[in-house]
Amino acid sequence: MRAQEACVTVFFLAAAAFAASPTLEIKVDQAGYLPDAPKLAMVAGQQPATTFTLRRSADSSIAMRGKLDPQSDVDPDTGDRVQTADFTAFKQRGRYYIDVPGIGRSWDFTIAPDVYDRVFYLAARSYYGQRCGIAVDLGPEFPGYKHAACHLEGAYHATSGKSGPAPSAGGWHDAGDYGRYVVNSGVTTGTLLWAYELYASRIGKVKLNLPESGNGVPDLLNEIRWNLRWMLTMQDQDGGVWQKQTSEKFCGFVMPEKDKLISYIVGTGSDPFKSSCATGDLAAVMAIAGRIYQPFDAKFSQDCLTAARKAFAWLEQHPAVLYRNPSGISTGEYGDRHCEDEALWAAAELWRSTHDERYERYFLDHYTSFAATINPPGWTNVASLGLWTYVLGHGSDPAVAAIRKATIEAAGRFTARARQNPYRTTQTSSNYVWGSNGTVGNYALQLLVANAMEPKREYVDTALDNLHYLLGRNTFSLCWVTRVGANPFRHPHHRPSGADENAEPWPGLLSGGPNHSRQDPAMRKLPDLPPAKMYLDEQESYASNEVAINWNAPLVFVLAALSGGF
Ligand code: G3I
Ligand code: 9MR
Ligand code: ZN
Repeated sequence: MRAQEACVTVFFLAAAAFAASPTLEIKVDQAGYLPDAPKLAMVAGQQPATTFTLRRSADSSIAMRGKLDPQSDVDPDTGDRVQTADFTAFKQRGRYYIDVPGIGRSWDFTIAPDVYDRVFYLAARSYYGQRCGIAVDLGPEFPGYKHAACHLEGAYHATSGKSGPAPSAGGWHDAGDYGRYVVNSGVTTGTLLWAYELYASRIGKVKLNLPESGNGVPDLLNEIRWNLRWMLTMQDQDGGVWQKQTSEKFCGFVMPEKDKLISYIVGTGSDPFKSSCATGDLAAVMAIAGRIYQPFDAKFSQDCLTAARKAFAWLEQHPAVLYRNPSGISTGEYGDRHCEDEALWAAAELWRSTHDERYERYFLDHYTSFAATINPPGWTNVASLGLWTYVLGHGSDPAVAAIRKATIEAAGRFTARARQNPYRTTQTSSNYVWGSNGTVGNYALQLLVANAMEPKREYVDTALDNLHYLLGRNTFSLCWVTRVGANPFRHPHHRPSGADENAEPWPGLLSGGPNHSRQDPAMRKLPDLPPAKMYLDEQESYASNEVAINWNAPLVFVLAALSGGF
C-alpha cells in the first residue's frame, strides 16, 4: 500500500473510531430538538472547553460553529461544572451531533418538528404493556414482548369487609409490580385524560396499535378506559372505594401470568373498610371521564358520572378514612394522610362536568387554603388539578383570579429557577426523592397549564428543558425512557422486563430517577453522592429505577403538548 493510501486509510479509520465513541461529558436530548425552540447541549468536562461545532451525522460536515459559555460553579446537585453549547440559531431538519475539541462528541440526535412523536407513541402505548387481565403482545415492532392473560380471578380480602370471589381482570399493573392501586390510578388517569382534553387536536388521532384501534374512539381514550373500567369495580354499593387490588405480598420477578398469588381487593380492615382518598380520586377521574367519553361512549360516560356522584356523596360522609396497610399486607400502600385535596379535585371536576351548583359551592368553600402556593400534582396532593380545572372550566371570580395569579407566580418562580440551574431544570435539591423524574414531568405539566391560562413562550421552553433532562441532558447523559435515544437506561425494576427472554426492557417506560435517600438495598451500597447522582441503572434499585404509571403520565402530557412541534 502506498504511503498516501495508508494516510487516507488511517484518517478514515480514526474518523470512524472517533465517530463511534460519544462521550458522557456532552449531554444532549437524545430524541432531539424542535426547530423553533431553544437548543442547548450541556458540557461537563474535567477541564473547561471554549468552542463547539454542530456537525451533520451523515458526513461530520460542520453545520454551525459556536462558543461555549464559561464553566458554572460546582453544581451542588450533581458535583458537575457545566458549560452550555447554544445552537438555537440552527433550525434545519436532520441528524446531528455536537463536537467539542478536547472533550469529544455527543450522541446523534434529530432536529425536526415531529421529533417527540415517536416518544409520545412509546410512552402512551406503554400503558397497553401494563394491562392486567388480558393477553398483551406489543406486536411485530417489538417481537417477543408479550404475556398471557393474568390475574383473571380475584377475591375480597377480609380487610375489605366482604368475602368471596371478586372481579379482577382489568386495569394497569401499577409499576414494576403487578398491584393495582386506586390512589395512583387516580392521579394517573386524571393526568392522561387532561392530556387528551387539552391536546386532542395534536394527539387525538394518534394510533397506538391497541386491540381496540379503529373502533371510532381515540386510542388514548381506548387505553385509559381499560383502567377506568377496573376502577369502577373497586367501588362498593355505598359509593365508597376500596384502596387497592393486590396480592398480600409482592410476588417474585415472574411474568404476570405466572403470579399465582391471590389478587385481593384490600380495604382498611375496619368499618367503613373503604378509604377517603381512593374515593375522592375515583370521584374526580370519573367526573372527567363523564365529559370526555360522552361523544364516544355515552353509556360509559353516564356510568362514570353516576359513579362520581356516588363516590362524592360517600366522601362527604367519610372525609377522613385514611389507609395504612393492615397487618398481613405488605404490597404498596399509597397511604396518603390528607384527603381534603382529593375532595377538592372531585368537587371541581364534578362541577365542570355537571354544572351542578352543589359541587361549585363545596369548591368555593374549600379552595382558598390550597390557592396560596400551587405546586405540581402528585399522588399525595392533587389539589392543583382541582384548582386548575375550575379555571379551565371557566369558573367564577374571585376564585379564578386568585388561582390564575398563584399559578402564574409559581410558573415565574420555576422558570427563574431553571435559568439558574446548570442543567436548566426546575428541580430543587430536595426534589430528588423517590420518583423524582415524575416530579420533573409534573413541573413541566404545571408550566404547560400556566401556558394554557396565559400563553408565554418561556413556560413552554422551560417545560422543554425538563423534557430534555429526562431524555438525556442530565449528569448521567442517560435517556430515562426505555428504548429511546442512543444511550437509554436498560435495567428498570419492572417484572416483565426482568422476567422475559428479551435482552432489552419493555419500551416507553420512564425511570423513577435519582433519590437522595438510600431506600433499597442496592442504593445502600452507594457512597455519599450529591442528590442528583443518587441513581442506579440496576433492576434491584426499586427506589431509584422502578417505572410507574403515575410517572409516565406527566411525560405523556408534555409529549402530547409538544406533538407535531410548538
Ligand atoms: O417528600 C419526602 C421528602 O420531603 C423527604 O425528604 C424524603 C426523605 O426520603 O421523603 C419524601 O417522601 C418520599 C415519597 O415517596 C415522595 O413521593 C418517601 O420517602 C418515599 O418513601 C415515598 O416512596 C413511595 C414508595 O412507593 C414507597 O412507599 C413513592 O412515592 C411511590 O411512588 C412508591 O410507589 C410504589 C408502590 O407503592 C408500589 N408499586 C411501585 C410504586 C413505585 O415504586
Ligand atoms: O417490586 C416491589 C416494588 O414494586 C416496590 O416499589 C418496592 C417497595 O415497596 O418493593 C419491591 O418489592 C421488593 C420488596 O419490597 C422487598 N423484597 C424484594 C422485592 C422485589 O424487589
Ligand atoms: Zn395482571
